Parts: sequence; C-alpha cells; structure tokens
Amino acid sequence: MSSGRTRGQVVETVGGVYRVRTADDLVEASLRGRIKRGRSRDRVVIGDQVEVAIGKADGAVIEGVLPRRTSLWRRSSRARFAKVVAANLDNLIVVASVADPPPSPAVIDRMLVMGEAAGMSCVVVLNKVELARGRSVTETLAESYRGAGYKVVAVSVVTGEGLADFESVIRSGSSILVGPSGVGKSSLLNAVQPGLELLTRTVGRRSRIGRHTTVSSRLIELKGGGRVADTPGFSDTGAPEVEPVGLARCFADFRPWLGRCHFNDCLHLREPGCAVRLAVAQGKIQRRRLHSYRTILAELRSR
Ligand SMILES: Nc1nc2c(ncn2[C@@H]2O[C@H](COP(=O)(O)OP(=O)(O)OP(=O)(O)O)[C@@H](O)[C@H]2O)c(=O)[nH]1
Ligand SMILES: [Mg+2]
Ligand SMILES: [Zn+2]
Repeated sequence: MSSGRTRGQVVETVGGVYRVRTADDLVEASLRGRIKRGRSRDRVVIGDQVEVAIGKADGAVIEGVLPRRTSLWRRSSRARFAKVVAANLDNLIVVASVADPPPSPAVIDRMLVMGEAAGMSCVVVLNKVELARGRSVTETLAESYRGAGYKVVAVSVVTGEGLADFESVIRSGSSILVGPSGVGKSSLLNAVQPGLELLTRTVGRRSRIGRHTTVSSRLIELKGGGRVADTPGFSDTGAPEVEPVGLARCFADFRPWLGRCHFNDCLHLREPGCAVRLAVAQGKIQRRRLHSYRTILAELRSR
C-alpha cells in the first residue's frame, strides 16, 4: 500500500473501523476527527464514497465524504432522531416470507416508504413460497404489490423457485435487503453466491426466535457484478424523513393522482375534491394502502 490520496466506497463499518474498497485495494481506515464529531447526518455509512489519505505512520484515514446520490434513513418509532444507514445504493429490496414468520402488509408498506423517501428503486421479494398452502397468500400479496406498481419476485430458497429472478435484481447495481428477522435475507444471499456463508438461523433452535442472526451490515461484492448489503432484521421503521405533504409521493400507486386534488396541499384525509380518495372509491388504489398512508401520516404530524 503506497502513501497518497485515493477515493473508494465504504463496504463495512465495525466499531471505529471502516473498510473501504478502492480501485485496487481493500483498506481499513479510521475517521478524521472533524468527521467523527459531525451530526448524525454526517455519519459515515456503507455505500459512502469517501476520500482516503493513506499515510505511512497512521494508516488510512477518511478525510471527506462525497455528496450522496441516495440516502436511506431509519428511525425506530421510539428513537427521537433518525439516522442514515446506507448511502448511494440503487435498490431497496423488501423481503417478507409468506409463512414462518407470517407476512405483514403494513410492515412491507412502511419499508417501501422508507425506500421511496431515500430515492431508491423498490422491489418486494416474497420468500418461503413452498410453505404457502395453495396459491392464496403468495398470489394475494403479489397481486397487491404489482397492482401498486412494484416489482414482485416470489422465491423459495428451499426449492430454488424464483432465485434466477432474484439474482437478476441484485445484479443490477447496488442493493440493500431489509425485512423482519427470520424471513430469509441471509439465506437468499447464500443461495445465489455459494461460499458466502452468511450466518443464518439454525432450524429448530426455538430459543433463538425473536433474536437477530445477522448483526451488522456489510456491502458484499457479488462475483459477476452487483453489490448487496444484508441487514439485521427489523420491522419497526418509524415514520420516514419527509414533510407530511411529501408522504403521498412515497406511495407509487398514489403518484398518478397527485396534483389533481382540489387543494394543492391536500393531505388526502377529508378535503373535498380529493383525487386520491376518488381513485380509492373507484378501485384504482387499494383501500389498504390508503390506510397505511394515514397511519404513517398521523405519526409524522404528531412529531
Ligand atoms: N421453509 C423455508 N425456510 C427458509 C427459506 N429461506 C430461509 N429459510 C429459513 O428461515 C430461517 C431464517 O433465515 P435467515 O436467512 O437467517 O433469516 P434473516 O432474514 O437473515 O434473519 P435476520 O438475520 O435475523 O434478520 C432459517 O432457518 C432458514 O433456513 C425458504 O425458502 N423456505
Ligand atoms: Mg440475516
Ligand atoms: Zn387529495
């Protein structure tokens, strides 16, 4: 490793150590004090493009963070402040399982809002489809999210069904997998890249239910292209970092109707001449989605 300055992308953060992928190396860097003391907005996270100074004595030091193309924020509903969890990633992949644990459309909706607010392209992956009896659960969820304008991939790590489609999603640019604990996020990545050996929950270890198997986020470079981050499971997303009037834009199925309401600042609650509510009444937007919107809006306004 020669001394000098270089640019790279943060692929892992462990304690105060940042692993940075540069053009021809993987370096472990620390943060220059000035960045360390910054506000939460300036936290250095996976996906960040950084300037690294490589010195002879003090090793590699991150001296600056380049402007972010997308930034994924997360706030648990109890936390006062949101924090950035990943930067510059293209796709937010919401993973749910059709059974064990059972899917929660309300949780999927919230995660999609998180991705939309980040400026990312969102995909829904339904895993463990071999556990669904008949076509009911998988088809109902798939139809609901396809109807809302999202790409949906139905997969099973056990039978291999749909894995090729999942793989083509994660090969297109950089992605992050989010979703409740135990839905199979790490298992999916292990299935598409043998040898990765991400820790997954051991079958039959009932005592582990409710605990996280994956504990930190790392941006994995896939053989043959694409970068993907696995994350520890969570289902509590809090409300996104958007103004109340901007929330409707985070619902892909609402977007065609926005700007057509009688009031410019319509929040699609009880206002007369609301185009979104009309679309719901006409069956063009699912009532369930309006309900999710209202729940999140109420949280945003009570902040
Ligand atoms: N039946 C079935 N089980 C699966 C499938 N995919 C994963 N599993 C199992 O589901 C359990 C949880 O898988 P993980 O990959 O650890 O789940 P995770 O989403 O990474 O969980 P956290 O790291 O805690 O967030 C493991 O016992 C897997 O073997 C599947 O397609 N079908
Ligand atoms: Mg995991
Ligand atoms: Zn309206």
